Amino acid sequence: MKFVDEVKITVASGRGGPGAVTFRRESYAPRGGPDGGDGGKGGDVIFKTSKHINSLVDFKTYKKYSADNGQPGAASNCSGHNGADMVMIVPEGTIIRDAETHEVIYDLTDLHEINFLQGGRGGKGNAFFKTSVNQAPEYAQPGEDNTTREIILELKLIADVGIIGFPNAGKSTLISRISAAKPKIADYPFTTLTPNLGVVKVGDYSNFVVADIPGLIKGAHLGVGLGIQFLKHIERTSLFVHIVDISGMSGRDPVQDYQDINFEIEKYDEMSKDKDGFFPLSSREQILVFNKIDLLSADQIEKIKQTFKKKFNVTGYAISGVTGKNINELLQAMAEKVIASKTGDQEQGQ
Ligand SMILES: Nc1nc2c(ncn2[C@@H]2O[C@H](COP(=O)(O)OP(=O)(O)OP(=O)(O)O)[C@@H](O)[C@H]2O)c(=O)[nH]1
Ligand SMILES: [Mg+2]
Repeated sequence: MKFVDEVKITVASGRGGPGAVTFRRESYAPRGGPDGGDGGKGGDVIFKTSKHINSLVDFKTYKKYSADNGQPGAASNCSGHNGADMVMIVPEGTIIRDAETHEVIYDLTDLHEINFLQGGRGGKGNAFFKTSVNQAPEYAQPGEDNTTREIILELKLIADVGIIGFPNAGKSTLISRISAAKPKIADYPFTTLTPNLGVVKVGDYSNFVVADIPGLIKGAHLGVGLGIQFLKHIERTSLFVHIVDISGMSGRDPVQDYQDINFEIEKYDEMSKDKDGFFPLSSREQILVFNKIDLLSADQIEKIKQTFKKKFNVTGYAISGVTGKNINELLQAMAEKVIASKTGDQEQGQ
């Protein structure tokens, strides 16, 4: 399955500034020669890739991105300022397509910077056109026109965080709270039948992608429930958020659920250990989340935390996906771990 993030936008370079038609006017030279300066160059549209962004969500607010026009030339042979470039920072792996033909113009997987549209050249001022036969040209060149292009930016999303847990644990509720994803949420198991991806924004710079996959149950590796095949969608995520419903509402035992999910993950590893690039899911870092705390008293929550600490030596975030309680703390922890794992990747790559 392929998740694609896509935006259609228009980009425009800047027009060149016109050259000026002016003549020197000094008290001793009332009919001075031409001194009109050249217009400035229009700004370019440049694409640069960054490792720190992994979605196109930032391009969904505006439809058009324009570089500045060059400034007109002025008297005394002053050139106009060049227009500022429009620098588009996009995730690595972004593909730029023509909006009409869908033809790939650039693939920014290996390219890290391209000058996509050149700004128009500035026009020459009248000083440039002075010749022996025409000492006082009354004309200057207009600035060169700009270029506009409608394009599609496309990015294959790769999840950074996978949400795992039993059916009904509240995985889809969580992703709908922290991202713009709007999966179906319902009070019965196996509501989610295909993975959902959501882009989470924390602060200005850290976007990351979270995947909500169908729930697992005991025996999933034997095909019980929907099976474990959806785990393949989170094989490349560095972090799991493991959600446990601790409300006891549906007669579930949180300790048993937690163990069952981890057991199924180990089974998945056993079954896939001969595959190329095998990297066991059971070795991935997990953030444990105790969900549905709105249905429990503080004492009950504390007791469950203690049990997990004693039995597995793990601590977790106690949250409510419905009321939003403690979700900010959880998000912060997710963002920090995702950033740390990406920095780790970069260092390994050097
Ligand atoms: N009281 C309460 N209910 C919750 C909370 N989080 C989720 N729920 C409810 O639990 C039910 C299941 O939530 P989902 O988000 O669909 O659970 P899921 O883990 O995605 O379930 P599957 O897609 O079936 O695997 C829904 O009725 C939710 O409203 C919570 O924090 N508190
Ligand atoms: Mg769901």
